[in-house]
Amino acid sequence: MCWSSFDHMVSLKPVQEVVLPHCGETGQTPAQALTAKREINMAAPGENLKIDGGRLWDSLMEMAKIGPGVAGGNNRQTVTDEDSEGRHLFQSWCTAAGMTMGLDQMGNMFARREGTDPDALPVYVGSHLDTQPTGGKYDGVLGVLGGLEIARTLNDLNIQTKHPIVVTNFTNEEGTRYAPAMLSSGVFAGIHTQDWAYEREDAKGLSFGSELERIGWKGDEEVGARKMHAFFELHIEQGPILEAEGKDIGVVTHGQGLSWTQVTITGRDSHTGSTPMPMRKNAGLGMARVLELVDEIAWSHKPHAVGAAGHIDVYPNSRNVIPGKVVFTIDFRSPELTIIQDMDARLREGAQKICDDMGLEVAFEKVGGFDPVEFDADCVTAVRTAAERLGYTHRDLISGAGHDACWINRVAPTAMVMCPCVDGLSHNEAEEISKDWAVAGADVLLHAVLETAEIIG
Ligand code: HGY
Ligand code: MN
Ligand code: MN
Repeated sequence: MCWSSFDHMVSLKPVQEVVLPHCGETGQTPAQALTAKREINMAAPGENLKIDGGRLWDSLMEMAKIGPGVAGGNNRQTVTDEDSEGRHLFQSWCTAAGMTMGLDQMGNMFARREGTDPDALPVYVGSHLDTQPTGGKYDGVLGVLGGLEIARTLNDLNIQTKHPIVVTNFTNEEGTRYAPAMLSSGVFAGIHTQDWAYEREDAKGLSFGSELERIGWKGDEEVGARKMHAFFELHIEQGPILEAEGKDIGVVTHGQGLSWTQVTITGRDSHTGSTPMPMRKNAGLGMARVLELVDEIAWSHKPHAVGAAGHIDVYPNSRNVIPGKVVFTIDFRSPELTIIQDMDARLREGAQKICDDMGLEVAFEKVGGFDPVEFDADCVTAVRTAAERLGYTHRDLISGAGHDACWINRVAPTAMVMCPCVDGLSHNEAEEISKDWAVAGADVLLHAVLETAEIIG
């Protein structure tokens, strides 16, 4: 990876403030005058190159109006009409910033700001605009709009880079309407086939491919044909560490691994009143005992492993019918693959015994997951030196959540920048960050991207 240094980077004040002395006054050519002006302005390289925090914050609040939740957050689920509306807004902003938009067959959006070398592989920067059903305003969105803010800032300062910069929105990162999470970055990285992704069905039986087509965001580009010089993703931490330690920036060195196992337990529907206890085949009770086991398994690998079930469907879900069937998904995570494998194995063995003892049937299906991720050392260093150069406090971090960067790391040098979030809360409408945290994250993203895209002038 050839990395430019910031040494050649001049720290320009916004162009409108740079008033050049007229040649008549100094007898210099405009270029000499500019160089002289730059020398006067030369602070520590890049020290004062920052994004426009007010504009970033306004854009976040504008996007948050699309697909509002019921408690101040967002419900802008993937390939819904709300998702489409958010895409149109993002596209309009990119067009206004002079960028050209590419769209691939998974609906991934690529807004390109030209570099001086059209043949140089672009530096990609982005995340996702889709949200959980009770999501926050910043999960994913901060990374996409932080990337847009980089383009806007470079336009303001009339700064050119050697490598083009491409701001990216990956479709269906959340995996809530259509499992698995990070579906489209997974197709981009060659993890899933596009056909398999198109066949994913939501709770109403609508396929991902048909819904992507219906909202009009299925592009022509082959997924994954684009090659990247590097990829950076800015994201809220979605955990408590940075806020608790008073750190501005998380330098993400790794991402913990994830395993989603869908469990189906089958008993027998029967009357909750007239069925004697010994005759019951209560799938709901079986699930309850399995969930207790999941908690026990995760605790056995404390402090880092985690486990729970977020998706639970009970059938027939009637107040006076003993559930004859339950379908639920166990989400195990750990920074260590062997621990994830141990947890999965103990789940299957333990759940099988619970169900055998209760006369219930049980089936398991792996519906998502990825191994722990180590991000690219050079990209991680670019993030860390950017935070140091800008004077932001920082610490290395393992990401607890999955991100598109976890898959893109398979096909390009990748790293992440994280900012704190209030009480570490996310996937909750009360998700909150401060404007300062958003700005610090975007400033570091700007410098890390410029470090790899190479400023030409
Ligand atoms: O599941 C995750 O970690 C991410 O929020 N999709
Ligand atoms: Mn996210
Ligand atoms: Mn999320």
